[in-house]
Amino acid sequence: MLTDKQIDSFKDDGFLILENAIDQDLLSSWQTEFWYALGAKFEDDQTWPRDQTFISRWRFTPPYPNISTIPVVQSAAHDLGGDNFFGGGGAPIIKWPSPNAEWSIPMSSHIDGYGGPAQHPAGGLTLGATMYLHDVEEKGGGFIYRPGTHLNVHRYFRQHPEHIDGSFLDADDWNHTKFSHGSKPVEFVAAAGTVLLWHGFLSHNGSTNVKSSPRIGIFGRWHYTKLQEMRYDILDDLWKHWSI
Ligand SMILES: O=C(O)CCC(=O)C(=O)O
Ligand SMILES: [Fe+2]
Repeated sequence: MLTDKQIDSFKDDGFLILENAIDQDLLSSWQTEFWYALGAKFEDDQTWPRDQTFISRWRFTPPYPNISTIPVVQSAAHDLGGDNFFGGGGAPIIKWPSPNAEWSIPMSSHIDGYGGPAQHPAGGLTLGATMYLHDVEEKGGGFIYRPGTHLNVHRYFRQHPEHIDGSFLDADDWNHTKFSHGSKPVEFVAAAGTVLLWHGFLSHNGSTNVKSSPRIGIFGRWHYTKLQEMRYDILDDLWKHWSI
């Protein structure tokens, strides 16, 4: 069960960190399965398939085929959205090491669920989850998120309700700073198995990996069960179809 403090901070900041969310045995078997599928070895950089950065339609062996089925994550998502959220997996994203590249925090950011890499139903994304298969240190290709930006996005959609379908991307004056304005980016530096839950409106981005260990990002995304009705029905209250 999430505590009231966790729920309050999620509402204010748009994210929540669940440490050690995945059982060590399950984490090891996910690592083994993933590297077997790549036909490569984590320890041997000569074997890394560096042209493979994204694995579509990925699932681990049941009964835990994706991040949303991990008991701690499933329970947290249920505390947040009850039966109004439908969850699933996302494509793993690999950031292979580029030790000679320049590292800087990305200036741009985006929200998922509007075309692009995530391909989730426009405006119906409620919650995302990110975890790593191996520990990620600073500048190691971490997921970059911007606390509080879910509230900027909500404010924007209150002013431009017709844009919830994703048409904000086509508006003449739109650029990512409308959503990220005033925010400070945070690098998700974490041990393998720590899960970052993020609000579907939270601005975020990937980053370059200048360290020596591959960043294997495992993602999950939830959307509204009654997508057509619920996605527009947030104008007065962002939390209307949540349980919190
Ligand atoms: O790989 C990452 O850390 C971020 C990827 C991302 O934002 C996305 O696929 O939508
Ligand atoms: Fe994204």
